Amino acid sequence: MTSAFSASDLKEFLSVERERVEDALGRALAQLGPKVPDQLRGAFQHGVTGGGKRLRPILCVAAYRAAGGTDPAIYDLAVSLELIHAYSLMHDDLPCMDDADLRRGEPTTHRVHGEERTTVAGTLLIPGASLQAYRAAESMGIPEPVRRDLVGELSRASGGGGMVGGQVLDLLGEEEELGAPELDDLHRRKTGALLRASLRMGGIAADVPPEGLDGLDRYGATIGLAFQIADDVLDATASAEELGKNPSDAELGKSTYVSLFGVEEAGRKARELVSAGVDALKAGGLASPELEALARYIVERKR
Ligand code: GRG
Repeated sequence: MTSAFSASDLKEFLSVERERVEDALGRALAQLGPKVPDQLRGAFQHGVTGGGKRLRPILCVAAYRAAGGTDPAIYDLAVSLELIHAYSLMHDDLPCMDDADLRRGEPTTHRVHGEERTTVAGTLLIPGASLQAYRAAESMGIPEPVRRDLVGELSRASGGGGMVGGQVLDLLGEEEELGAPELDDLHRRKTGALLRASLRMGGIAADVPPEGLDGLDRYGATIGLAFQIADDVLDATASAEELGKNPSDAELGKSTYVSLFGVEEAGRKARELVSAGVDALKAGGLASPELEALARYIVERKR
């Protein structure tokens, strides 16, 4: 796949976009913060501002621009996705789930602020994210029915048919050998649904025509799976220092794309999915150098 973005363009693009996302997250926390009890503020802050690639909001903004959107307030809408992502990581690291000590190279939220506060602060982020999406869409002048669609996209992707449902399948599937169709289904929900919603929400906010939304949807679904395959390859091949967390798939006996196909074949599949995603985008009439570069980054990233 060729792209109009060089490696240094991509680095610069990601750094500029991350800064804008961090600013919007700061605004979101300031709005949601006054209603948060003082004892929870530390855990709330730690979970949301603890770094990360900020990929979901960056994809949402890129989709919005690809569909012709120009309002800078899109960042305030896009961070609703990051609030859901932040809560999912806070809860996923808890002792009753992955029991992780390290995330993004730092101690996990419950290791610093305790399990109770992390559980409650994470839970607060769920309605907080919906409110954030609704208010941001309102401030962008997006009509009421479309505002409801946007919150619906976020809720559906986070719920039983999406991220939470995928997490349940993951917990039930530990120590079981899953085949490729079961693994695809699990990851389409657990990781893919929120990534896909990132693209859809960007498109919907820009009032993209149906064929454009279909292109964003198919791009989102394919890069969502490619993202997970890349994650499995990194878990099998990178050190804890490189990853910023302890690799855990082999230790937990999890079925992964690497345990099913091996590192080489898994990598090839991820690259194939990326090309298919970019083709889908073009078929929907949305050639976007930013989204092409992001698709490439998703499989070439080092953490
Ligand atoms: C109560 C069953 C139940 C579920 C609660 C915990 C939870 C909800 C969901 C977990 C979902 C989960 C952990 C999905 C994994 C997503 C993933 C691949 C995370 C890593 O994403 P990156 O690489 O992280 O974008 P950064 O650090 O860059 O933000």
